[in-house]
Amino acid sequence: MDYRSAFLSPSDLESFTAHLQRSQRIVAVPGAGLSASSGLPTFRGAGGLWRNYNATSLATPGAFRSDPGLVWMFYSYRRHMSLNAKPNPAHYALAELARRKPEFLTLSQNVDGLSPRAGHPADQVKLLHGSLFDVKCEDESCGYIRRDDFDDPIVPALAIPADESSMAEQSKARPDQALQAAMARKAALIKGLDISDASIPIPTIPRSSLPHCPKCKTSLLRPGVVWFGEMLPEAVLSDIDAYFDEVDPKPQAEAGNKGHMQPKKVDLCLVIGTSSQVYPAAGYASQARSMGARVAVINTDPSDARDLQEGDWFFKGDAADIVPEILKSVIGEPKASEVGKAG
Ligand code: BJW
Repeated sequence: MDYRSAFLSPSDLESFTAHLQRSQRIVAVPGAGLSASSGLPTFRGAGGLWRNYNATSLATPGAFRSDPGLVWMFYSYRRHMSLNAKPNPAHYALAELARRKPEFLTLSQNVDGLSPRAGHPADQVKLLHGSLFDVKCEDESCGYIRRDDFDDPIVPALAIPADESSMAEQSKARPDQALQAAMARKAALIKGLDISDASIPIPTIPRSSLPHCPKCKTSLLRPGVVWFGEMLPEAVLSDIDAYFDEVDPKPQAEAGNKGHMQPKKVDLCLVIGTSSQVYPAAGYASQARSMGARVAVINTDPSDARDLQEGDWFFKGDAADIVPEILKSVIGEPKASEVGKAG
């Protein structure tokens, strides 16, 4: 379906474009929908990662304490899928907007590493919920953390069971061609089994086979993501506070108002592919609005465009189509290498 022709009304696009071109301080709050076209499932709703598990059975410190093998298997699967996914045109478009607008800041809920891999300038994307590729000691007092660990699997016991049936099927189709068979095997291994489907049995992994902390040598390593009930990374929160608190002394000095420094106005907030249910991320659009921002929501599901107000824009459709299209007047056309989506 071509969402562009179906849902981008010319008048909305025109008014949005005019506002975007005037905007300097722009905040984006993307969620899992940004990466959906890269083939990564969202969390909630049909086809969501949590369809067979209660979210709190996987994404809390308590879940890790009670079944670290299950939780690690879930994250090993997510690391594997993310490593084999590619950034889509929306990731590239946001990265380009960051290069064109130095005061544009992305507050990403995503842990999949696709924005960094799209070349999004690191100081202009704050990873609210950490990264699948950071691992840290479960014992906070130990303090060990290792960033950018892309090993897949991180330990042999966490290899994703391969989808043997699809491997057999694909190699049967071209039995005479060794190369085809090898490629089919690789594709099946990359695919792996969908372990978020409860009908797929998950092997029980003994604690001794899970990754251990190389510093304290007693505790387990855990994924460096933010679970429910945990604080967001302190440095990330303080960078965001600093952004929202930044003052522009010039206009106030001009107005003879030196004593009362007001924070700089925010011009625009882009809420992209998120159900806006998880805080504090879900609160940033209101915060930006309270500082003068107009809000644009990009989502396939209108019911997830919460708290829309007069003067906001809602662009219904796939972020991978919509985001590059609505930013085009500032970022230009995407490069040929940036246009693919997952099949
Ligand atoms: C598309 C699309 C396409 C699909 N194109 N769109 C205030 C009020 C109430 C509660 C709280 C509060 N403040 C804090 C809390 C507690 C809690 C919370 O928010 N609970 C709520 C559930 C009510 N928050 C926390 O605990 C946070 N910590 C904290 O605040 O610390 C201080 C504190 C602690 C305790 C008490 C009080 C204060 C931490 C939150 C950590 C969230 N972690 C997770 C897991 C990360 C690791 C992992 O990835 O496994 O983060 S939960 C999960 O949800 C993940 C996501 O980042 C997050 C948001 O999900 P997202 O991205 O919105 O995905 P979906 O699936 O929900 O939505 C996808 C959307 O895309 C949908 O709208 C689709 O329609 C759309 N879509 N395809 C465009 N192609």
